[in-house]
Amino acid sequence: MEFNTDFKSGFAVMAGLANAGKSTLLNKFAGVDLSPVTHKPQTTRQNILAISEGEGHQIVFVDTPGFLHAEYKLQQIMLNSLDQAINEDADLVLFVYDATAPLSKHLPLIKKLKNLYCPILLVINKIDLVKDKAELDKIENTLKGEIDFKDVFRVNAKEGVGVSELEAATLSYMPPSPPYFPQGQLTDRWERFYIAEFIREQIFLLYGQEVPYATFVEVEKFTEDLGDKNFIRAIIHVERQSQKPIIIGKGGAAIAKLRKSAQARIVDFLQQKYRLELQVMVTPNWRGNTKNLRQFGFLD
Ligand SMILES: Nc1nc2c(ncn2[C@@H]2O[C@H](COP(=O)(O)OP(=O)(O)OP(=O)(O)O)[C@@H](O)[C@H]2O)c(=O)[nH]1
Ligand SMILES: [Mg+2]
Repeated sequence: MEFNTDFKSGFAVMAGLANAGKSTLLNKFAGVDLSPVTHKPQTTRQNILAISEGEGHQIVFVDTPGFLHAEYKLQQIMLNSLDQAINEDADLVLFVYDATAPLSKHLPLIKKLKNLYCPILLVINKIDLVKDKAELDKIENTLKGEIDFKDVFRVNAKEGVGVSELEAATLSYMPPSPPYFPQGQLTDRWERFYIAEFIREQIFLLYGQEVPYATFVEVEKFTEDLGDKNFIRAIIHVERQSQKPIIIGKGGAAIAKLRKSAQARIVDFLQQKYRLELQVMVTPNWRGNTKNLRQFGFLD
């Protein structure tokens, strides 16, 4: 099939530390809250695509798990997702730099990005939290000494400040190519994936430090076209028996709260009424178990 050689399309991959604001930025590009955002690091576990279209172009923005030191198998897979996206998929990398995190924490990631062949834009995020602007100049100058960036942007992803300028620059680095996805498509995954992600997002928001990391959400049933009777049944997998009562809470209070907020999030996204049912199941050590990780879609 012939294509209009003026058409531009490509992959713009976001890379950064956990909590840097990659998913926040992706959602701004998407125009909807597609990728879970929480105050906790390591919220994103799998690459998430947001397809942005305009006259004569299609940009595929890729959200990735935050760069981390991998300790268990799931984290290794998360790191591999980032590596694959920056090494194999990217036409452009957006290095989302958390202006509130120390430079020393960024060094291993800087080392990785230095070896890339594709163009890189430096995106200094959370500028609203840095009162002394000289501090931003210092960050910028230090980083420029490490990586040959094509350009530098200062943004506040949360409020969308500087995002349209960044998107325009991103477009200028997209190569001539036919679109990768059919017109009008927002992302590459099915609704079930996002339903599970939104439930997990609410778990990250509602529960304390450790338990959210031990959860995996599996959508077991998802009905459509039943009108008021539409329902979703999801299983929350935890790793240990002791985590089950934490998710459920006293008299079921915690899970009731979770059910309510997750249901609202899903209804808001799908723009249809759904009743959500949640169940908790112990799947011992699933984060380190290849069979479980395959079953949960983290491995092919
Ligand atoms: N003040 C401020 N907060 C921000 C900004 N961008 C993101 N945040 C907050 O930073 C936290 C982390 O944002 P995420 O978008 O989840 O970060 P991430 O890089 O996707 O993190 P991981 O998925 O863990 O790798 C959230 O609480 C966001 O609301 C910003 O520009 N300013
Ligand atoms: Mg994220």
